[in-house]
Amino acid sequence: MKVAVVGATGMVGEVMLKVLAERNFPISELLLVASERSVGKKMPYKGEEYSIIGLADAVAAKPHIAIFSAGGDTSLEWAPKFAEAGTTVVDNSSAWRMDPDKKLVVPEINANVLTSNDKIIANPNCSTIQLVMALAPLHKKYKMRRVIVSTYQSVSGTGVKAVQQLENEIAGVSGEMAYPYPIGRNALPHCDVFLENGYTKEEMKLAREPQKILDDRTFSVTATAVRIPTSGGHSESVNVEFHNDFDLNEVRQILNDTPGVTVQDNPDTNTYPMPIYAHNKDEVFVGRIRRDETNPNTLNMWIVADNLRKGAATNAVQIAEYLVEKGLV
Ligand code: A2P
Ligand code: 11C
Repeated sequence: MKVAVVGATGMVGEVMLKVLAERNFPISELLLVASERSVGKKMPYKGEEYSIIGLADAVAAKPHIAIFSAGGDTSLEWAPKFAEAGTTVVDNSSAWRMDPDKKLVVPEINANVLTSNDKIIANPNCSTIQLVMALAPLHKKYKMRRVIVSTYQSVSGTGVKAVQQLENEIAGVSGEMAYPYPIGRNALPHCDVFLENGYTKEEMKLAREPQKILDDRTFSVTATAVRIPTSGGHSESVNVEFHNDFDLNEVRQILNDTPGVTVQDNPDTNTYPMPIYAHNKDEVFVGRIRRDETNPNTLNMWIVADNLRKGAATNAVQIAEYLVEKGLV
């Protein structure tokens, strides 16, 4: 496969290269693409040096697959140009996710919706991916009515500037601010921009994307998204009301049997998921599984995953792998 990684110099782009190499993605030619600022710079892949090229050159090279993580504006402008050239785009930005003509895919859940006609495929938001990975198998069995999620999101989700802000604050040096407030020793109930309804865009991604991925609008999700001073992964406190009752051991069994999900749940040994241990892993970790004693058929759990891996790069690479395996590119 001739593969382009658009946004190769970015935080997610670098993890994409790592994941492509680790999973031995079948690459015959690799195009590393970034902004004009980076053209000509060198980046390594599997021990070889590659020169960064610009978007126009990458479109002209007609790759089979282009994995984008270069921001929504770049995707809006350039993904259609790649698609016209015959390239299948897997896009990690929020640009196309809710477009009714584009598929929004978590491979373990709905890869089967993909066809060779899908030329722009959307990768869901990081906090959505880890949420639906745990919800999908439970929804299948017990049917969800309503989900209440509060997130505790890593600064790596914002980008390099935010990671640097936290490091500067820890080191006690001044520098550029990615957030309107300090993030060290703080919690900001503010991920992405505020919308007219008083929610943030991140909260609305959590409300809408799960319905599209599960192809079901009969359940609802309400979210509060919070940025905290961690860097290895996002955490989520999740309350799920089902139509049907459940058995807690069966819930643990279902989650444990779900590919890509690992249960870490034993109060006796202080076993529960945490972002520093989810860092650099592809699995979605679930723990603190317990009954909500205040409401019938309702479950509480805690979900953690590396937002740059399963939340972004790994999920996008898995989509690309599926396309190759099924001969859709
Ligand atoms: P560059 O490094 O040349 O700016 P992050 O999300 O970590 O900020 O990374 C964004 C990625 O998207 C980087 O690789 C960045 O390249 C790339 N990028 C940003 N704007 C553009 C653009 N207009 N055209 C192509 N790539 C872009
Ligand atoms: C965050 N979820 O952690 C964001 C990062 O819609 O793809 C990714 C933004 C997006 O703030």
